[in-house]
Amino acid sequence: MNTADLFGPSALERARLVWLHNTLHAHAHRYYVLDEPSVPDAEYDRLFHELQGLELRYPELLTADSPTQRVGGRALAQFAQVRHALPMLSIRTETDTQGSGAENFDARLRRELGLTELDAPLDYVAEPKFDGLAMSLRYEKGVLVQAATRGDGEMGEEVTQNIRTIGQIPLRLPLGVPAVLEVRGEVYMRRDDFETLNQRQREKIAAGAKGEKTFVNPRNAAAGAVRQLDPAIAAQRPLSFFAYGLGEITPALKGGPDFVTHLELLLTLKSWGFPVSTLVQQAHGATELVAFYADIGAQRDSLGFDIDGVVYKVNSLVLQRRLGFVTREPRWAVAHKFPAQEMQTTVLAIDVQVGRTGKLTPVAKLAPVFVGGVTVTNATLHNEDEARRKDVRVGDTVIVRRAGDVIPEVVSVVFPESASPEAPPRGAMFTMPGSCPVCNSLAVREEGEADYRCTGGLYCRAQRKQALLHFAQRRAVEVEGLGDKLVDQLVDAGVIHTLPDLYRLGFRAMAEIEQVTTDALYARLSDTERQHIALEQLKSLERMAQLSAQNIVQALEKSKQTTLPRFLFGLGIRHVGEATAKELARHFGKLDAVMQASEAQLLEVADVGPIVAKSLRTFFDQAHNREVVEQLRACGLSWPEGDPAPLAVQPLSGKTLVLTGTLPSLDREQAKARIEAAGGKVAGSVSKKTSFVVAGAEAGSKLEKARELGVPVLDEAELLEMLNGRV
Ligand code: D41
Repeated sequence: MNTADLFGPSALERARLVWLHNTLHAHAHRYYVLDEPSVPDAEYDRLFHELQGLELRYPELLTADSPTQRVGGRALAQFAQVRHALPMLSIRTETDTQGSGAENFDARLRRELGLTELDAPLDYVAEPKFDGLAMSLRYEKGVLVQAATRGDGEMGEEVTQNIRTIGQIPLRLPLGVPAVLEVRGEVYMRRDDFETLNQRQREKIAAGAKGEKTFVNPRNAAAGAVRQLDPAIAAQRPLSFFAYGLGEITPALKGGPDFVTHLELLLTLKSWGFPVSTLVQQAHGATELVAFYADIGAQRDSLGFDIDGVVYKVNSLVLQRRLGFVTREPRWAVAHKFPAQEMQTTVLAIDVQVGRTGKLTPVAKLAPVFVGGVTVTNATLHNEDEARRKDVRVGDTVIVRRAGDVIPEVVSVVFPESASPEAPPRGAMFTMPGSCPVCNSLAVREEGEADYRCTGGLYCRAQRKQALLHFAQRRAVEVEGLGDKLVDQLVDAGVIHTLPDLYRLGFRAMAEIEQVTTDALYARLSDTERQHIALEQLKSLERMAQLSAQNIVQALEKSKQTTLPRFLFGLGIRHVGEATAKELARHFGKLDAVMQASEAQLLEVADVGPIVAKSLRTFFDQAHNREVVEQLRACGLSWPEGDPAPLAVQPLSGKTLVLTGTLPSLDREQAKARIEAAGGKVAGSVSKKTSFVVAGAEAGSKLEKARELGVPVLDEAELLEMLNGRV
């Protein structure tokens, strides 16, 4: 004990305690009641532990209303309270994000079981730890009768109506299941569903809808959906489920399914129709647990959903019983966490970045922070509206989220209640500059668009740089070694003005001296002479070694043999991605045919809709773009050309589709046009003859009718797949 402790808490410590109480209560309210957390979990945990530390040191400070005395989520008043037949346990967490987290767990269990080094490795099941909310599903005589949140583990909220809307949860189980069966698992929202939901919310807000908000992360969106009072709204929030355990089961295992391991339990749940994660694995001993942690950690970003760690469970149910519990935590399981995907940091500045197509993106420059396994110093604010809606300002403390392959983003400002009282007044609200920060050209925001764009085109150095990087990337024409540093140097030094200059390095300076055009100069020189000039030009750049210069010259030569799809994609025509470029190349066979195609002809291509067709026409109608293509060809870029191969069979011929609700990107007319172009028909009402119903947001009775009649329902993504002839 510290000598100071004998005298009790100081005034400063008392004040800190009051502040911690208030702050943690406020955070907990926003987290549990509003589903709108104000700080990252990691920050909440830090403050919570600080309070626990104070209370441990000065027991006289511990009061019944302390935030530390409330375990888990408090049940909400709006929903009926239900007592869990068997308490829902919580799970011990191991925050050490090294392999030692798994090793410690294994060593502890071996000690508790009295095993020595001579005994065999323990048998485990390793599961991903879904970042959602725990749910208990009660089935009586095979029928779902109740779904309840975990609450405090003893009492939860009855949310059966909302849970019934989750397609993955069986409402009825096969014959022969135990008369009473409680299945426990995690309700979560997939990342794509989360993005779609937030996009829809943003559109509603933009359209002036009151009381709508966006969600900070998939978990909060899932929690919000589960606790949505209106089941019709809950039904529009696509949720998923994953089963990981059991509650009450009667008759007990005897006479019922006789599993003796956790793995058998999971397989049985699967056979009854519950989703069980395919990532679950059996593991022997600490080594395999460590390997699982690393393996799942490596996959984390590419999974379709958030996980915050993995869970290890002793496989043998006999051993589980022997190990038992400490308070509410089983000794036989542990959650091994990954680095947090949300952290807080401060905004040092808000810059505006210029993209390849001139799009201006506000980017928050941050004090470096470790999020989701990497150090982040930049986070996107998407566009002006988003930056203003979130009201992010220089100096603010913000939550940064990095999950999946997406760019880190600022999700929200840490609300002022938790800001220190000495905090200086906030900076000014963000406004988009009226002109491009790089080239000073006018920045415009077109009607109905969220983004401002620089109107400088290739006059804008930022756009030029991005265009070059896009052209030279691996998926396009691929010039190995041409990274952003070199592009910066080449453009800033005036060596490259246009795309073809990439293949005429050093020619601008020389043409100027000789008073000829670069085209004329190029035509006059031999390949060896051209490469020599390029090499000298590269070597004249700062920090450019002889060898790297040679490598670049070689990479440029190599890139000249390309393919039509790579070349088309590399041109950076708006809305023409890799897939579209491939379709264009397949359909037309030759570049000239693509360049000359009318909008109507372009619309015949599988991947091409009105927006893409227009964009292609606009691009090739501009003389300077056609000139770029000609010059690149003159520089020796070539690719095999083929014969046109329009689609033989139309993917939707003979099919009748019905549209309902609002689709995320196509409007009604566009969807109709695309379906008809693919040989399909669009009808106004659903009948047995309907082939498919395409449903978007706020789909109503037509969707219900489709379900009644068993007509397959597609979302927009699936429709697009079909239009492309991929299904
Ligand atoms: O994926 C999860 N979030 C997950 C949660 C999981 N894979 N397994 C879990 N296992 C348990 C025990 C060991 C108690 C059956 C859990 C949870 N519990 C849990 N989730 C929330 C509180 C407890």
